[in-house]
Amino acid sequence: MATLCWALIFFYGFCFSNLRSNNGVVEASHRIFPEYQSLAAAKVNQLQRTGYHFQPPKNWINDPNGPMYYNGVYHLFYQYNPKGAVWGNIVWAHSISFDLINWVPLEPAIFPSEPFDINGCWSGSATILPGNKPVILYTGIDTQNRQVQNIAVPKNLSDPYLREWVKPRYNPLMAPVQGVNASAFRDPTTAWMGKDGRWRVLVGHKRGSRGMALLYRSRNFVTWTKAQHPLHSVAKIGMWECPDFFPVSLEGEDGLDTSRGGHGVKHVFKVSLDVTRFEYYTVGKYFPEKDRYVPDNTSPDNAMGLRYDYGNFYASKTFFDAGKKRRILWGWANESDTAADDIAKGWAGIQTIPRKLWLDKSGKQLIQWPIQEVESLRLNGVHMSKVNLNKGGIVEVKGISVAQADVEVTFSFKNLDKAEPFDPNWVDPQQLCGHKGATVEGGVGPFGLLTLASSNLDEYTSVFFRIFKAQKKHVVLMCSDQTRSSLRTEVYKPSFGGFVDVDLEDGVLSLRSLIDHSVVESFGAGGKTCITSRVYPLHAVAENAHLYAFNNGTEAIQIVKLEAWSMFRPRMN
Ligand code: DQQ
Repeated sequence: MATLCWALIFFYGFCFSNLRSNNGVVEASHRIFPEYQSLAAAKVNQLQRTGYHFQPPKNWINDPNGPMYYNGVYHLFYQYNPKGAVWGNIVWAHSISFDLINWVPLEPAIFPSEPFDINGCWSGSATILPGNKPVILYTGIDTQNRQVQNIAVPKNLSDPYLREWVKPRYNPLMAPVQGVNASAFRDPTTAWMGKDGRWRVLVGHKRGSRGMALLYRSRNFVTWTKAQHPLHSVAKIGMWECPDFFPVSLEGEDGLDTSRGGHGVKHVFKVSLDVTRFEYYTVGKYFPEKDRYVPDNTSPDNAMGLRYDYGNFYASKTFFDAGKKRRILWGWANESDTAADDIAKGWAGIQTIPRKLWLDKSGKQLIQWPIQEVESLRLNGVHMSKVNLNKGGIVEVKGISVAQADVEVTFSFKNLDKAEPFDPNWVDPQQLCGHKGATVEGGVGPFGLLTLASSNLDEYTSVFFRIFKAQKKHVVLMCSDQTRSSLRTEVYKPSFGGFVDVDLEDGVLSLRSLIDHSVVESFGAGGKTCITSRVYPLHAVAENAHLYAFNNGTEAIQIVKLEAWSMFRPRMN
């Protein structure tokens, strides 16, 4: 068979061995994509490629799919075009890792092969069933171009990497019937089991312009019945893609299995908004008897809601890492240059650094922090402390490779008397960041970092805070400003922003930025507000990139402590 495959690859460019067993399953055809096999040899422009973010050697990637931890191995599947650097021909690419940092690419796990997915294998999630049996639920685009939900199971559970996946004949599990719009029915979640022994799963949907998370129930994971009511829905918000629903503990940072409920637990519900291409989440209460979810009144349940990330971050998905008892978040950061650039580069899209996520002590929001394993990539480091930055002050961080770096800094200020007044009409932080950039003088702030900066400062991506005085409290704004990130005019250069709900009593604010050539992933106030920017400097590249800390506010700021490390390039292929 192997010889025949190689002969086929030689003559036709692919091998398609459609093996079928007679035990009721259709085996996922073992299609070898020659492009995928020859990735190492690909000649692509490496200038803006990331060094330690997850990225295959070439081609388009989008949503992280079905991440899971199984028998000591982390699996990452993701939407992948084996044939080019734009969206299309989507398969589930598959990589495995022992530390979420170094990755081994495998052949695609799921790809179009059957009537129920012949036109596409779109996003979905993994669930580990009793008996330690992983399964994947994913959206297939069927022969009639309808979105349907399918199941795939490992062909051989004794393969430690679960390389091959098979698609049972009883697919699809869920079809768009009973008035469900067949082009707005996708992205099944990880399933959870209720006390009644029934499995539940959500599917993203819209009815008219009402975003919905349809609920399906099953006793055997084969026959699924649509519940009369969605778990949750919101009017006038458009299609809900990639819903995610999981429990968080009221105490501590440990994650919980998706089926956990009961005392001491709250739930998080996240959706990706197809219309605006950003996500929001609410923290709330799940009523299992009624299968209803009610967001807390501290979580706005609309497009102005809390976001995991206020920048370039979409189609995210969490999973429970049973090995380290934590919940981990993956998100996709698209390019923000042009499609023509992507084709020229030969690649598009990265996954952000996996983040551990847990409920803040206030119970009102989540905290996110890069998984601890990323620190194993830190090479030589530099350290600064007690550096004063008066108005207009700027200090360079030297001695490391700042184009691929991890920077942690704590700023302090003596008092907040000089804070600018806050106008209550400023409800959109991104708009506010657009008005009040890093060069616009303030009272307390702007202060922060100029990352990927050129030596004459005609290019930089600034990540900074600005503190305002509102009627009853102070308001902290965090911005990741791409407007001056590149001299190139044709790339998308917004100034992203989010408010930071932080206690300023200690007079300090911290910032961590993971800088990686074309990405700056930042965590404000210990992970309360996160912003990812994709940037494409012309000059501030590789050894020509610089890193500075700055203050453009009238209140003097001190760098209490700054630590920065060059980052090692882990194994990706
Ligand atoms: N991407 C997938 C869909 C999903 C969208 C297709 C979100 O399943 O809704 O590649 O980015």
